[in-house]
Amino acid sequence: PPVIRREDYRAPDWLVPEVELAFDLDPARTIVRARLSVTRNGEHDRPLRLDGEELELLALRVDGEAREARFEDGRLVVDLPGSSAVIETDVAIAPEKNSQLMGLYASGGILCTQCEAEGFRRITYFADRPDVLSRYRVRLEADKARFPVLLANGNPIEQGDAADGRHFALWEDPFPKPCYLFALVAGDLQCNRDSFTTMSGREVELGIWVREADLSKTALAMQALKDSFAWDERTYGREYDLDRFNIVAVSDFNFGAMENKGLNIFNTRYVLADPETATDGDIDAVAAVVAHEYFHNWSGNRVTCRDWFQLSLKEGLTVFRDQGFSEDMGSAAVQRIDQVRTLRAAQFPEDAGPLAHPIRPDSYLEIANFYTATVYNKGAEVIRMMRTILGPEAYRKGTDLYFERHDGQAVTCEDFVRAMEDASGVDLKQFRLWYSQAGTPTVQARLEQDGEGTTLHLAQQVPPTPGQSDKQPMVIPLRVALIGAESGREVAAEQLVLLTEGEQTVDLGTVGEPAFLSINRGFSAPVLVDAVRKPGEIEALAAGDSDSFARFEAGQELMTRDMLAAIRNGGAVEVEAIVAAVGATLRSQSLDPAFKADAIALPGESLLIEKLDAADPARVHEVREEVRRAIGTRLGEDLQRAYTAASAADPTSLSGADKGLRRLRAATLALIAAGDAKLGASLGQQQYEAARTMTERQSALMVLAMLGTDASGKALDDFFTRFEDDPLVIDKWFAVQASVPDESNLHVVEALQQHPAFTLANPNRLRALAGSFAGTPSAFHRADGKGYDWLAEVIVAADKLNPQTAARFVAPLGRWRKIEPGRAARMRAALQRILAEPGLSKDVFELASKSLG
Ligand code: B3K
Ligand code: ZN
Repeated sequence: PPVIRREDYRAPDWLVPEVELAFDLDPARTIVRARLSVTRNGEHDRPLRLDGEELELLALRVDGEAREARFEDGRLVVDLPGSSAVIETDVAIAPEKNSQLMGLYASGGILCTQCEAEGFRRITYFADRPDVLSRYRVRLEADKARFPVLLANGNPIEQGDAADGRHFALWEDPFPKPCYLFALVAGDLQCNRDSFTTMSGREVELGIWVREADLSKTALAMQALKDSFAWDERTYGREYDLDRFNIVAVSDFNFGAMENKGLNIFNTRYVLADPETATDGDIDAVAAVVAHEYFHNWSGNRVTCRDWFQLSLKEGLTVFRDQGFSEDMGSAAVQRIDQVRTLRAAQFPEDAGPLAHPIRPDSYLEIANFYTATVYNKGAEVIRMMRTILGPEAYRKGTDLYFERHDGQAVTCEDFVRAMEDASGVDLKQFRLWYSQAGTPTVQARLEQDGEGTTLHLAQQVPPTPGQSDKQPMVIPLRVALIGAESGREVAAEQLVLLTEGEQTVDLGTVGEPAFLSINRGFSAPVLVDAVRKPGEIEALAAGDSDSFARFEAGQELMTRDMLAAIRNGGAVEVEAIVAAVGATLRSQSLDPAFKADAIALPGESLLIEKLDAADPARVHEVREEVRRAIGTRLGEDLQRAYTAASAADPTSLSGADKGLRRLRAATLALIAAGDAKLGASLGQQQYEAARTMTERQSALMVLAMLGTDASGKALDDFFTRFEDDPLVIDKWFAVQASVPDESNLHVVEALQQHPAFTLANPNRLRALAGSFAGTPSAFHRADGKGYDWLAEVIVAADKLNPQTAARFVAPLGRWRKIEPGRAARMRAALQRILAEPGLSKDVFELASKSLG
């Protein structure tokens, strides 16, 4: 397949200012009639070229005259003499045969669309690129009994009955948009209705459309939606612009959700939630995704991307915006820890592996493969760094200027950075390297104290990544403070240090006592910090750094240090420091429970593997378990006291305090079970049986499943029967069992694959099984390689149905560089087997071939 390169960008030859679409909807055969008014863009004599995929062309007319179709490289080519024309096409498509879930497809009796990035070409012939913006008028016609609700972008204009028990609706979207934001929905749906009055006093009708049975699970999403409207007005001065805002939930969806103009389509997973069926984490995720998609109305829709290489323009910015929303709605400190956890778990390995790419990639085979943690989460970190460097006020001036200057346009990352510069007067020339250089920088830090004063020595290295061997020093904003070794107080107040050179020294003045270095506070830069530590320094920071993120971080550094030492030297783990730190955290009277839960959790096995060369995953597991056991036995009483205290959480409350207690309860139960399996099993069983919320029930079930006793089998059966009719909960049933960290768990996974409730066709179900299994290193990395073989087979089978989702499971096999030679060879063999498969999609081909590298 051809490589698409950023440097090859050319403005479109033809623009399409107006589009009229008429859909004769039928799951088996839908007819789409399109009327495009096209105008020549600039002086040239090139024909109009329209993308199309799996379309049956029934008719083509140019200015009303029938025309013979001509195709070149799969595109429909239309020669046009003048500067404008009207192109009409009639095509047929088969939504119910669409298993890729791109374009128009059927999900549980609902017809819906997904067009980003290149799905619109599966609906009709079109210039399927984000820099062609059109005004849409859309007529939907369908059987009235089967599809009583007909929705599209914008505002409803007209509706009525048609012949043969059919009916129609006409929608018009006044805002020009790229076709990736087109959407329609037809189905038997019920609506949770509400309204929001915007800051200029306009009344917006809000609707969340779901199957009737799910209506009771939409209240939390509706609240999040109204909070999002208000937050974006307050924080970014952004007001909503249409009379309607609709959200529709569907069960089959490749991603989390989609920001189609005025008609967001969501994976049910990010809409439906109540405390009995969704955990606190799920509920927070619903709010974050609702906010994210809503915020796209400005960062994505009003101002969109010129080409797909600019994806981080809208995604990095919108993730940063939804993070700000979550920080303001809950505890900012806990949110920040979660954000960094996600970045470390998903983005750092990507940046360190064969699929590393800059947040603005230079080339791709399949754009669907670039909806990555790098583009999204590192992209958000890059926006955050700009805000840190400019300060909040100048940053806000910058976003105001950006939205005003580019409203209605399709622009580039460069345009965003320029708006930031113009609004602030700050030169971001060197900072732009964050857009072009891949790889996670390492910052080395050493504090030097003598009679004269305190000097911080910094150095940075940006590692080579595929296609980028030589790197230049980046601008790295580091929030730094010094903590007195004796007083425990900040002896040098926090300041922002901009590391811009390969090596740099910073004078931190004189402090009256020996000091410890608190660096990259709040995770001000997405880097790895390698600091020279004094004896006792990291322990002291873990016990008392005044920045809560840095305090968490010091604890993680301490745990990582001692576990890595044991993994490397093959001996027993030196657990004293870890046990002391966890004990102090558990006993603290001042720390909040959510923070405690984060602070006592050990870094995951994947994170440890990333830090090793030629890791033996079995050894990593063994060491980590040894530490968990030591904490469980040595701190049994502290854990039980904390567990009992946390059990006081009000199950009906979703306050931060109660959520924090539940989080601590889950974390302590897991450690209790690690120290005393019998006690863990009995507490787990009690908690399971008495559970009033999914948060309590799921954490108990996970502990029981890990212990693998008779009680766990009973609980799993009960869980299945209890929630049989709720697919999102059945996903959890699969995920819990596929996450058991045991070398023999592949058997369980294979049995689950044969379970009648399993299907490769539903992305949530597939992620629950294959994603959970591949995300559990000690089970996935069986020494005999059978875990890899299983995943490879699943990828090949899923690829035949849904390439985009199948490709998401390739990355775990690409981590072979970090694994010991025996397993690494088996991982490579699995990748080779995938590549040998005839008829592989370009999605899977691109990732598997790059992973072999
Ligand atoms: N913009 C969508 C992306 C879906 C595309 C998947 N290939 C979701 C989001 O980031 O809001
Ligand atoms: Zn997004």
